[in-house]
Amino acid sequence: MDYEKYIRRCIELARRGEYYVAPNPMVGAVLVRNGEGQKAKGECILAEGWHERYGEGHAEVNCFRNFENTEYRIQNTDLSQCTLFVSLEPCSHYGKTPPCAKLITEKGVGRVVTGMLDPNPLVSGRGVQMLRDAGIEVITGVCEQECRELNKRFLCLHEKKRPYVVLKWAQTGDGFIDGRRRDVRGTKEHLNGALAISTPNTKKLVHKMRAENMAIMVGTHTVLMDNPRLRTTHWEGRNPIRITVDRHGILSMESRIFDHTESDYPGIEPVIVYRERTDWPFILQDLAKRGIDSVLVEGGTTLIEHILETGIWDEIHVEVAPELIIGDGVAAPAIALGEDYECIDGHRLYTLRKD
Ligand code: AOF
Ligand code: ZN
Repeated sequence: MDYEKYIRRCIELARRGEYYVAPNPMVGAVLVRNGEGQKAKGECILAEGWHERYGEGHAEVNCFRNFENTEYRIQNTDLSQCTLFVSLEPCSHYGKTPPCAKLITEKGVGRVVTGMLDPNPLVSGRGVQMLRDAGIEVITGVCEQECRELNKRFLCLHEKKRPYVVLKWAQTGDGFIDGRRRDVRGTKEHLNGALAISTPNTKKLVHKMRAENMAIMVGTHTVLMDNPRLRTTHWEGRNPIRITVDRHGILSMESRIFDHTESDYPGIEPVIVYRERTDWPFILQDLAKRGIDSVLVEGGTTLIEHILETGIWDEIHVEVAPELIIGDGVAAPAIALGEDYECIDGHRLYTLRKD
């Protein structure tokens, strides 16, 4: 049996939960009839499922539900002659749902193949142990790298005890993120003064990043000067939790980041403002405590340079508009972008990854 083929199918299914399951991992499951030892001959997929939404059924639960909705002849399959593939170790804890490992045992599945162990301290190996104790054959670590990549945010939170950090900015061909603007706080002018660099298509990618990350952060100056909403409007998905710092207590509650305060993430405040301690390691520690698995930092230069100095980040995305030359302005963070980029609407998109 080609284990990798089915784990890759699990990963594909897991992705259907993207934008809606964080801070849980994306997980997919596939129930396969083994080729041998069956009355009906031949290896085939009996049912599939994935974790669709935070707080709802896990992949395995949905897979078995779908299996039970199949025709009677298929339901009668001897599950001891079947293999359940799951991209992540089945859970062993009573969370919002009972343990998936228990469910699998009750169903009498003969073999379980998983992509990786679950780093959540509530699980971490206990799921596999429960299955083995019940006499089920368990194989782990199939396509492990791909499974880890799929859930890099979830893994970062549990393994490093901090959210996954994505830095993002757009700059002109001559290296500025904005023109020079007077500090026009409180006047109408400051609402519309920001230099627009992104194109309609690259803007969509920015909003995709907002959907992919649970939180979004900008510095005080950006709130004052650009008065951004920081919502996900040009892509499917939830609005991120908005974070800023206000060391000098100068932010107005009228700022748009405070608009419509309902959170898209159950149990987590929609807007977080750091006033006293504003250093990056402290902020990350605090975000992790709140269960936030990822943060997208959209500027400005001061905040991004502070983060670059600490060295605590995971990805950087820079959009360069080569033909936009403004001569003077607010310098972009100073980093070497390298040689590789993607091109969209004539703009260069650079992606840098820590490891
Ligand atoms: C699985 N299958 O599809 C997922 C798992 O709060 P709960 O009950 O939803 O539990 C969340 C934890 O369960 C999550 O942190 C992770 O350890 C595991 N996620 N496990 O067997 C799934 N999504
Ligand atoms: Zn589970």
